[in-house]
Amino acid sequence: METTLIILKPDAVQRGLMGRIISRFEDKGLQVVGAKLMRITPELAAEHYQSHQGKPFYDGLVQFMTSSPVLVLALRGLGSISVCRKMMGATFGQDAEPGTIRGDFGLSRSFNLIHGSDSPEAAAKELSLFFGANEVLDFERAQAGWIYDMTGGSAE
Ligand code: IDP
Ligand code: MG
Repeated sequence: METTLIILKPDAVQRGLMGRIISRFEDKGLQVVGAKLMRITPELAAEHYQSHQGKPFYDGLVQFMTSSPVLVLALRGLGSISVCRKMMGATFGQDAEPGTIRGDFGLSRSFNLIHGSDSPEAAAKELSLFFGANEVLDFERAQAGWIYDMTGGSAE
């Protein structure tokens, strides 16, 4: 099982879209194993978006991400990193396909509702940045045996 870090950005929280976005992930079968409403500090934003430092949109991005609370989620499932990236859609709302979160809920290039880790390395780093060790939980879901084929002894 893979765990990925998702951030519902300030625009998603302010627009009251948290529930609808989380529902999409739950409907898909992903398990919410961590959740926290928080205000990102400039220091945390700088660490999280380190790879974008120096780009023209960087200052605006940090300003946006620290402007209002976000909801951070840890989502677990088979292939959760790429599954969530596909469900998010292309970076800019205008380009994102209908059916994706960015494609259905936004038009902006910078206010694009959601962040998702883009690799296992990024997920490991980002999960440890946003969650303490005991804030990501291991627990069995009652419906697990109907989300995955467990007849071979592991999730298929
Ligand atoms: P991603 O979020 O789809 O992985 P990245 O290229 O990693 O996209 O960019 C990180 C974030 O920076 C984007 O989600 C978006 O909020 C912002 N961003 C990226 N490119 C631009 C741009 O050209 N203008 C404004 N904001 C941008
Ligand atoms: Mg990215």
